[in-house]
Amino acid sequence: MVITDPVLLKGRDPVAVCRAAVQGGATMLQVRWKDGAPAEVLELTRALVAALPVPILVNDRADIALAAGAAGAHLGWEDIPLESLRPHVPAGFLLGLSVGSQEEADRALGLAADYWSIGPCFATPTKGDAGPPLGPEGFAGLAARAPEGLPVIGIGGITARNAAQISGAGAGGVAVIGAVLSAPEPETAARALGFAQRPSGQGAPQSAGYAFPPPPYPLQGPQRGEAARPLP
Ligand code: TZP
Ligand code: MG
Repeated sequence: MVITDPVLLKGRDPVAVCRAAVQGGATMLQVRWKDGAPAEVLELTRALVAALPVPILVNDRADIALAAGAAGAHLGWEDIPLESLRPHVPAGFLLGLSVGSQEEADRALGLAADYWSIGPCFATPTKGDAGPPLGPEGFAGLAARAPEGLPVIGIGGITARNAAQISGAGAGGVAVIGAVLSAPEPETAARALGFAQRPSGQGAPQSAGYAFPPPPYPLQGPQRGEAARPLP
């Protein structure tokens, strides 16, 4: 998963950078724009949904994800509680949770998340309040607490040099910001992470309600958001 960040984009077109990341093998994208106005975040999410054939998630804002026809939302512990949201989103709408400690893992165990994003795996300059790095062992300890079969992905300080340590610790995928967005060539950087080739672990996040094409993704392929999904 490649996560957008307006600071690291440095004025580049987010759709172009994300397209390059997908060409390099990124299998999922997340819009993360903490101080973006809702209308701006919606516009960017819609643009990505229309342009790219991979699932698009929105950080924090399930309402924007729904309005944009995106695949889901990524939630932390200060966001709307997942259990409050789950009954009101369409079947198959992905809801991911951040897990960074045993306490959060215990809380997450009672919730119907589609995946856990565990981190920070390594030190990262991208998120000042990310907390101390877990390392591969800490990641493995939290991943082991996930329900059987639930996809777990690693986040925080992950690069092409250390991604294999997190895959080896049981991750079904990795989520990155800087490793792709700060790279001179995002496509090359995404390819170096080997998203599509990683061992499956417990599997990358998937949703029964959405038909996602397998990688590699044709960039002229079916556009996400085309099929209207009835609300329950
Ligand atoms: N959550 C935990 S660490 C982190 C987030 C959003 C930052 C990830 O960014 P990078 O640049 O891949 O370390
Ligand atoms: Mg959040």
